[in-house]
Amino acid sequence: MIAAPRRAFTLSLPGRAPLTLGPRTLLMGVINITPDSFSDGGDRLDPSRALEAAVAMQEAGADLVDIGAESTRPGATPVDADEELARLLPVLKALAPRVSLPISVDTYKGAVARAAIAEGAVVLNDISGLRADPSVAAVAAAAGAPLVLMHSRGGPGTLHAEAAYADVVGEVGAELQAAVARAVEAGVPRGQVVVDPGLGFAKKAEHSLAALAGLPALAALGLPLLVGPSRKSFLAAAGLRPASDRDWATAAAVTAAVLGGAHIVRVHRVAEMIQVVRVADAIRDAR
Ligand code: HH2
Repeated sequence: MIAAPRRAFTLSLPGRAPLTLGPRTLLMGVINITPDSFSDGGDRLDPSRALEAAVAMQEAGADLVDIGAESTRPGATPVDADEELARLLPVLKALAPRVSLPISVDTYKGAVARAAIAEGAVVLNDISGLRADPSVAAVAAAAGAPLVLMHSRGGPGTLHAEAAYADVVGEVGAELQAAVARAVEAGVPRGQVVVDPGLGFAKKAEHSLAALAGLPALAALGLPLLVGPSRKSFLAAAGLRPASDRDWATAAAVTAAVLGGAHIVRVHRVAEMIQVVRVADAIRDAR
């Protein structure tokens, strides 16, 4: 079996040890503090529940936690920066002193990113790839924080309309390249950027599957790759299940991502997926 090569990278984190990417796959645990996320909405709105979830992920072996205060599933109600911060800041205040893992914040708004960094977040994860609010890049640059740029098109209301591709891997790669150029223009060092094909975003199931299968081609961007297949509806194409019952399907997609060259996988179930990632890494190493 051929696993795609995986270059090593080092990401600097503000005020703490750098993250090494490449020798093994890193796990990013998802904590959604929203009432409406598609798989875990409403579970962790309360800061003490979010803290409990983060500590459990840390004990299970996560490398990062990613906190999101606005659901980005198609059709979700958009929230303004004030509402997003009202959810996020109490959780960051609870987590930052008690969780030793680097905290990433999933936001596409500069004001939210700035406040999150001030409360201890050290990574920014922008699902709009800087299309929604380019000031997210300036916040990352000023903080010295790595910036994840995810591929998407349109906004929550138009995601499906935008899901038309002649060559999904080529177009995702070109649009990510443009996002990286926007980040570098705004002062983010290229070496601090991570790219993500955005499975399920402005993509029909066939596009997400093709993007996952085409992951090795995205390595040509010369940047670390993050992949988020966890519980997404494209997995249902291979067997209809509700989102909370897609962990076995997620395991298959995580394995494909690791063999395809992903440096970081973003998952809801850390304790289970760490086993998947360790075995997939061992298969990579056995080549
Ligand atoms: N997927 C979701 C949210 N943020 N960020 C990155 N970098 N990559 C992803 O694939 C990604 C992401 C959607 O999943 P989830 O957070 O579980 O759902 P919701 O947006 O409904 O909160």
